[in-house]
Amino acid sequence: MRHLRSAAVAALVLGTLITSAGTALAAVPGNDTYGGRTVVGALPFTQSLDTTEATTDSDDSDINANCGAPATDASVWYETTATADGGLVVDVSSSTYSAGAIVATGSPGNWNLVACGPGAVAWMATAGTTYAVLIFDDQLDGAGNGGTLNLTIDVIPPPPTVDITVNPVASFNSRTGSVRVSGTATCTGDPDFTTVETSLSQQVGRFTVRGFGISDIVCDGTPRTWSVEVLPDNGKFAGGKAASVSFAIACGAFECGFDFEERTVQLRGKA
Ligand SMILES: [Ca+2]
Repeated sequence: MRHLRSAAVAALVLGTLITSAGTALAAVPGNDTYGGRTVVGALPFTQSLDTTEATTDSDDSDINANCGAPATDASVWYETTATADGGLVVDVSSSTYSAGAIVATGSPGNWNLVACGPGAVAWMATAGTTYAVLIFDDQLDGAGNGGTLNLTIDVIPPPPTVDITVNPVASFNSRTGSVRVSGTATCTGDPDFTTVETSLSQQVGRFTVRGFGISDIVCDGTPRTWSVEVLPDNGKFAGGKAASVSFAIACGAFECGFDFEERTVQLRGKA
């Protein structure tokens, strides 16, 4: 009995120690409420914050009214004033829990939603405008209350740019009836993906042959050759003129650059 009692006391003491250690680690963040919001200065702004003791309140449900996040638990508030026109991003995707963000102008009771979503939220900011940012546990992972918030607020990089030309002559394959349309593409930025799509149509007597092809383009800041094999949907392309429309796109994480060229091309058989 004596042993058991000692064990029970020891367990009790240990339990108390663990509990007090647990509460000592986390505190309610100073920016738990709108009134205590963290005013962000120069960008980029980064912060790692324990939000396990953060709470949600009626200001959260108010700002979430036009967003519809599934939950606004463990919320913390920030405020940033844009110094220039351009894109800004709030990124909470590397947090230890499923975090989301709501960006709005206005003040409690009078919000105008700008952008919201899980992970990373980008918006086009206007110089001089102050944006309230609510960061919260959206419970998409279905458990817990906050965790370690890893927040970055930054300007978004300019979108990739792409500029294409289309060569006036394209070669056709008389056996398959397909056409290789080519040109040059100058692309800058660091896009996640690029494509060039070409549609071609050719009048052959009373009949119109149409086709479509797609390829990617090299994006390294210098003019590069692109080419697309256009397969006919109906019939075969033949020698003569054809109308082409080529559309190029280069997309970064937040924005895309576009270009298109419309021109008549001369189809010639392969030598
Ligand atoms: Ca809160």
